[in-house]
Amino acid sequence: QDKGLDKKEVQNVLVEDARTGLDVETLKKAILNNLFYVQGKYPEIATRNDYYMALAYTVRDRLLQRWVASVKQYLEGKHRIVSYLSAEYLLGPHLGNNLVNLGIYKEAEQALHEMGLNLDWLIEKEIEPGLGNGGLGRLAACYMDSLATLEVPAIGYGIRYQFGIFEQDIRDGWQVEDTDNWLRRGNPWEIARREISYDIKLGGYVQHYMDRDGKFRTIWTPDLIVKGVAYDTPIVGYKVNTTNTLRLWKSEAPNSFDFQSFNSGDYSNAVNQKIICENISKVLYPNDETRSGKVLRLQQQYFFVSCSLQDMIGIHLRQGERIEDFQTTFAVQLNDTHPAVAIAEMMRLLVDEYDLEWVDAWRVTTRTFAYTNHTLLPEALEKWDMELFASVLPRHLEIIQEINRRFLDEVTVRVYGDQEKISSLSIIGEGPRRYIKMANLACAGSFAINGVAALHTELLKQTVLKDWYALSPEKFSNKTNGVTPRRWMVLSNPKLTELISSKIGENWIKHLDELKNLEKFADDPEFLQQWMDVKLEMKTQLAQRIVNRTNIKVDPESIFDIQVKRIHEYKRQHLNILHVITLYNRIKQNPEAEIVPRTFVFAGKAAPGYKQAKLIIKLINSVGEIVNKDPDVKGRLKVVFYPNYNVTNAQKIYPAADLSEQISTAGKEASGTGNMKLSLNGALTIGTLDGANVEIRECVGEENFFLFGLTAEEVENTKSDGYNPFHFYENNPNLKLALDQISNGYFSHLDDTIFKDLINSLLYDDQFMVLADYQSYVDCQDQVAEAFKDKVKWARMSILNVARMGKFSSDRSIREYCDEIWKVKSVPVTLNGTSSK
Ligand code: GLS
Repeated sequence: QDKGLDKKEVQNVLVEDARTGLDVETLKKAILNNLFYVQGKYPEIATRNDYYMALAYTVRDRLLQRWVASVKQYLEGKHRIVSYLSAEYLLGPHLGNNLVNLGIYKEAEQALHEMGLNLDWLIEKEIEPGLGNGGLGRLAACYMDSLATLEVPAIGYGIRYQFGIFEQDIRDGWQVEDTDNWLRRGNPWEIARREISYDIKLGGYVQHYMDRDGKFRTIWTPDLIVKGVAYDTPIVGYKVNTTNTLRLWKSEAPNSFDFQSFNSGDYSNAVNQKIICENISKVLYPNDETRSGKVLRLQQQYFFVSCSLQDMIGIHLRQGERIEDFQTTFAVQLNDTHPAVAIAEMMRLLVDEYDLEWVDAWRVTTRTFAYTNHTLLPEALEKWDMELFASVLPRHLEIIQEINRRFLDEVTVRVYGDQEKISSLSIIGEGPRRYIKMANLACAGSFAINGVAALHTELLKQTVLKDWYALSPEKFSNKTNGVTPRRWMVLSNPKLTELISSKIGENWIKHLDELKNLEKFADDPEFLQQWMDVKLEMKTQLAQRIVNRTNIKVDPESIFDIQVKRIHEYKRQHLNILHVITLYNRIKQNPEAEIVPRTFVFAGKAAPGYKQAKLIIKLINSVGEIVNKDPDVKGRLKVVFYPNYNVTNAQKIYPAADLSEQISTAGKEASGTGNMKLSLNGALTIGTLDGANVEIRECVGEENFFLFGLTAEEVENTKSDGYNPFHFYENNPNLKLALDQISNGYFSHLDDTIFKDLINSLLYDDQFMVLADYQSYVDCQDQVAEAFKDKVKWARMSILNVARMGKFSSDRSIREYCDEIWKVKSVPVTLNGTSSK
């Protein structure tokens, strides 16, 4: 029919359709189209990776349409934008997640099926961007998903590391690290915005002078300038049009050749500069909860923060706003202290570059930033040696000193000269060497400070930030972490998702509280059976992966007892292994003893420089080697170390868990988020009263939670009373036996030296109270085994557990941040007249 469109318009409509249509036929055409015109291949010669790329570009087209609509809509009105500054984003693979959020997973599956392809194969081709270490980086990724899903205008800023978190391999039981070359096959999910770039100064010296108008001026002459180039990744919300931006900065040389050097024949010097500049975004520091104190790390932090602030100021000014009103356009969240140098950089930009008076600049700054603390561990609180800091950021040192001077002036009166309080609040630490306390800089420059679980926030107020709390209690609040149910249920556990939706509809995916409607099915025999069937199927699939990857055969009917997270002494993987040894000894002492079969699955990376953590990995593998093949065990116990724990592997492991190990020393785990994901996937938790475990237990009910161990308060009291771990060793024969076996080489081919450091640290120091909690843990594990014997009762507990996990959606966390800290509202994005799929 002639609808009166001219030729050009008709063409537009057709182009639009091919690149935006969501139906199976259009998707098929688009995939083939991209195979031709992006990959330059035709079906007969296309590889699986070619098809992955063709599908990825097909999905990307659909994202771009929503992205453009979002940007347009944000710029047309005046909306406050959330800016999330994070040195880490542990995104996980994009393809599956984007299909879920666009609501076209089934359609894509069908389209590929009709083309003789399989979606799972293509999904497995994607190399995940591992731009984070663990919980902190993954939280940032969940928050990006929730911000978009809640239709909140937001930009995530970070670093486009060329090499992300290392790949872990296990050789002879030891961790071996390999570089993560995640970009080796290209990255279809990002768009390089070469036109968006900023110059970043580093090092050099500062001069002050008075200009003709009598105004003090500052000139910072750097010894290096690097260029930050924007790489954007669209982040689409679940079944909404809102598509926000994750903008990651790549460092480059301002011009890749120093022609002067080149012309004079110094080729290596010319290339040198390029290398130095590119180094800044080259690699992610693989430390979780430890600081590294290296120059390059400070350069990374400053680099991404400065690019991001310059970018935000540009956006703000282009809207015709005054620089003094910056905080009306952006609410900037500091994800831990890694980006805290932003406070000094904001002051520098406002005072040195935009000519604001100090007090005006400080007003803008302190209305802009909010700070989230993610840990109480003292070794994670960032401190920079002042000389090192000055060598990288000479101007910022002056600014920090000025911030501190004014701040301490004010504080002195408030605390009535109390020297101890003044030095605890000071941003600059005194000692043989002076240093800068980044947490104090963050507190001084922010209007809000939050912890990440109720207990963590309370402990912050009582310990590390005590004096800050006394000074400004109104700044403090708690924002308990959450996880996105889109990636961690819909994508990773489609069978459970379908079962749940068959009973209560699909609303829970966006309103996780609605899971509570499952409670009424907890006694329905058919539902219980279906619930058990799904779990068994997930366990069978994981068993297959385990045998493929490690050659260890495990029994899907056994308890899948799972501890997956970074390896850290405070997380106490070694407590878990002491339990394994204890069960093993029971069998050896009485081969006929009744033992409920268990598969212990461990996974997690150790920081390459963290010796004890690497030793724990070796111990797990050594114990596994003996236990797994001892004929007396008769396969009733299996110990698996699943290598290279990352988002991809986590998605396969969580759905198969029966028991979730959350056994950190109370008071040490700020929140934990693996605890939430495992529980949401139907695992019951064995845990201490630590981090968000406390709130999980409150929600799921104490009868559905296996609690053991000292409380945070008891830990502190035990320590101040003079804790003697050796006493526990001497007085507990089972514990003594297990530790003796480790020391005397029972698990290490009679080598009695390997685990010496680990054992000595447990016997004579035991900072993390492993020995003090041992018996309580073993007793609690016995209750777990007893409970698991009644499969139906266990399934009932599992259902109730899931039904009561609604609070732990990152949507809830983000809503709290929006309402209580950022004061931002949602801005629904319309496309073809509607705002959602
Ligand atoms: C961490 C904490 O250790 C975790 O408990 C917390 O869940 C996470 C996100 O808030 O942040 N802090 C850190 O430095 N790494 C983490 O994973």
